[in-house]
Amino acid sequence: PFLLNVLEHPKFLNAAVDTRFIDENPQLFNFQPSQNRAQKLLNYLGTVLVNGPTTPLVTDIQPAHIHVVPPQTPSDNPPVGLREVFKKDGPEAFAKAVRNAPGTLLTDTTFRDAHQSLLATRVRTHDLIKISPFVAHNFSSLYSVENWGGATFDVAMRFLHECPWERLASMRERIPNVPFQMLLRGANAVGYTSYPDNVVHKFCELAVKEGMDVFRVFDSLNYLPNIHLGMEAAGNAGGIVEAAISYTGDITDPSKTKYDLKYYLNLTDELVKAGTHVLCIKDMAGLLKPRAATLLVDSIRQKHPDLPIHIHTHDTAGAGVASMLACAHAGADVIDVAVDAMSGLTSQPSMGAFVASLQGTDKEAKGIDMDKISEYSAYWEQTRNLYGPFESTATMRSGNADVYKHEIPGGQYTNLQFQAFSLGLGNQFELIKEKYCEANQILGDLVKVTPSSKIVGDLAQFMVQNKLSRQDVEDKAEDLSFPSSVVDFLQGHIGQPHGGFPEPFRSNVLGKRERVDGRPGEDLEPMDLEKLKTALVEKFGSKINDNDVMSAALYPKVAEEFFHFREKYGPVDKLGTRIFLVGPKIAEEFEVTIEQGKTLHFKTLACSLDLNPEGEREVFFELNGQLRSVFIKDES
Ligand code: 3PY
Ligand code: ZN
Repeated sequence: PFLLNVLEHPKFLNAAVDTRFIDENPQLFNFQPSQNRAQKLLNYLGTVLVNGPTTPLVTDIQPAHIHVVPPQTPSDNPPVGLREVFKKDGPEAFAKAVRNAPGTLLTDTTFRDAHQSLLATRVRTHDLIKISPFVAHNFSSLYSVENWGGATFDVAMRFLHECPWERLASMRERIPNVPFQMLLRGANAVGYTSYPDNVVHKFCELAVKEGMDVFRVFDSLNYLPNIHLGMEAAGNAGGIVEAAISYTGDITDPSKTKYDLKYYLNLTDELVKAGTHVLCIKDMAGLLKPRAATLLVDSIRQKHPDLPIHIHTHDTAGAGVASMLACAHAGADVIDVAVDAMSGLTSQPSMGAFVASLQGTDKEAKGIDMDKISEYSAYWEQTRNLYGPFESTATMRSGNADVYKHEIPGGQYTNLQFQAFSLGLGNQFELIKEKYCEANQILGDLVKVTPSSKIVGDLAQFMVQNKLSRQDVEDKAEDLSFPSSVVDFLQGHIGQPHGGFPEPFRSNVLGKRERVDGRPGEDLEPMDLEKLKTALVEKFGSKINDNDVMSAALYPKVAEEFFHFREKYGPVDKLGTRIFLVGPKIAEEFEVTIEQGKTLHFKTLACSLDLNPEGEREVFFELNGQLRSVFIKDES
């Protein structure tokens, strides 16, 4: 274990010791030579060269060997944006400014949902901050840049070995003028389960401190008590509250009665009553066709003339731009788009196509220049080649309108498709989609978005694996051993679905198991974050900060693994993406800027062919002109 020396031990730092403490803790005088960051990076590079990627590659496509240069930006301050209104006059004034803004405002989702949907959330801080100054200078009239939350928090630590909080802070440093927006899963924060209320509150506080502004708050069942908790946490933290209705079904189809227009209007009323600053219609699967879009937005607009309305969709079927045009013309204030090169398919509709389509109408997107969109897109077109290993287009070649039938959300669609293809069964995906529909019906026709979508997906996979029909599942409910997510849902652990749980299916599955009736997090004891901090400082030293504590509160195992990784390998987020993923080529020279003004020059020289008696290979580098080597255990 990592033993703390006297300079790191919390008891010393707090002066809470007597001299016996020294006798009882001889390790206090073990001063391990602290490895510097350069040495840690050499360890990392050596490890990747000897043992392969630390972030498993998902497809056979290799990251391109290119160096992407972002377009030039002036060095002066970027133009003032809507963030100034918010920071000066607060969220209500911000909402008013949004409602009064002429034309259509845009949110750019390129930094979050676009790559969550197309590249398995793998885009790294390195590539985000390279283009950030360009965004600040050329897209200052955006409503927001969506750049945090959803799956990014987990994936940053788990797969990219970088700190999500540092990502947020470094984007903020480079984009001071445009509001930042995140996706908050209500009582689940940025996780998949309910957390104690104090965790959600503290999370939002820290997020605002690092520069977050707009919190899009949703619940995967549209369960109001869960949404309310997220709204309260975001609002108390001083954020802009954007409560979301998750859209499912089809309000223009008279045969679909469960989620009809009245249902959405009621939800809107509730969210307005709860004080949302902005209303979001979150169409996570891309089901909102143009006619439904017009009907829904127009109906809300009539009822709530002063309410800013923000629309989010996915382009899975290919109708995204058409639907968003319908929303804008029906009175929506803000539309989510992704830059062209990161748009389409399960991502958001294209910024360029949407902006061009609005030109010459009274809904024009003011201050957004088509040429700048092209420059921005060119950066992403090239950068995307670095992420070839995570491309969902490895399996997804086109849009698919069968989403209107199965209602699989954008992010999940590519996941399920990839899993099916990797099993090598061509028709497997068709079967999974069919079972997804059946699973949804068995569970009572749910709103499907993280985590409820995963529950439906788990049941669908279970049905495929065990060759079960809907009839089989319902008939044998008492005897089947269901995925735990399905049982949890039926117990009420993620909240209450609209229209109640399916009976007798629920009772048959649960038998005597406990059931939760209200908000699942209500009965959770507050988490002792101070105690958690003490434990983490003891393990990892005094550099553990409140952000780290929150990471560990949300993802205990993932965060601790990340802290160990960081300790061992240093600031790997500063490496270029290809080198981070697959390591440098032999004889390759490259630079890494580990902080402003501190750039390291690396050259990879060789890797020993023979193992030493410890089973290690020696990897040789030149670091700033000096010969260095590291010994790496060969794990193969
Ligand atoms: C998420 O929760 O990550 C989503 O993107 C839901 O749409
Ligand atoms: Zn989305």
